[in-house]
Amino acid sequence: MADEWQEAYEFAVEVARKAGMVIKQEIDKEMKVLTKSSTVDLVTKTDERVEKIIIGSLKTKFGEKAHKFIGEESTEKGCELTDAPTWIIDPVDGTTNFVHGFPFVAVSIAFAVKKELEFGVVYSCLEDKMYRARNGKGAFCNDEPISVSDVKDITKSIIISEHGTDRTPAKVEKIFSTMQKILCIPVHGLRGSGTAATNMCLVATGAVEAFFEIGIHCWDVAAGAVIVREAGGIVLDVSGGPFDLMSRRMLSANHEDIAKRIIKEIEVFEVPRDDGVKHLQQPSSF
Ligand code: LIP
Repeated sequence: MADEWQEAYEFAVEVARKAGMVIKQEIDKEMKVLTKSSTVDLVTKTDERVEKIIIGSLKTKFGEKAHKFIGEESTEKGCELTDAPTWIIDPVDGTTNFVHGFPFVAVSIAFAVKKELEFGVVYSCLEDKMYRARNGKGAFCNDEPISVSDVKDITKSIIISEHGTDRTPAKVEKIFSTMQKILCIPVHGLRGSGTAATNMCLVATGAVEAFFEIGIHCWDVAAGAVIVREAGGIVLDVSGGPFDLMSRRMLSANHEDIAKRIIKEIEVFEVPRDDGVKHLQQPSSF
């Protein structure tokens, strides 16, 4: 049977690379910075321009109506993931980094069919690292196979957590209290690149053992979820339940031992879902 999504997978890599070239051209130029959900949730004309290039290329290739699109900069309010073939796009993941010239900015493109993630592409464009993965076909960085770390002892791990763009004191307190508890397990270190997609690729390459965050969006993590899983890792809800792409909560890890130990320390707080549906607690898989 013809593999109907292989062409889309290969095309997504081409489009991600083209989008990354635009980011690289623009990062050193003067730019107008606007804000979204808070004074520190930044957006630039490049975010919007790159998303238009990506979606325009995909519509030209696959038709205006055949596929659906969920893009960070074209999603006003809640977004719904349907059974239709759907592209889930973050044109500039790490916008704050982009504005400041901090060298971690990624293009993240994922593709879902019947609500199942089929493939993901993350182009860390300033590093020129093209991460990609397709269900059942492995994960790669610049066409070299990648796999998660084999460390199971959390005291020998590096963990990534991000503080996000919400500055509500009660949430910030939970975020840093969680970080403090994890740091003092102890772990070897806490890190964060400032882009969820890149953080997940760092889990997939074994550079770190886990990355978790509450407050990310579906477009930040959809592609990285496929890449982590195909690299041999796991992607869960921060409570240990099944990963829910629209929940804005995610824990990716190399192994369940690491995931279980982190889950014990996470102080969970509520955030509105991407699809606007009330968060239903799922049973933990541990
Ligand atoms: C970013 C995420 C990151 C989060 C930042 C921001 P953006 O996405 O990738 O994990 O901590 O607050 O949301 O907004 O740069 O596309």
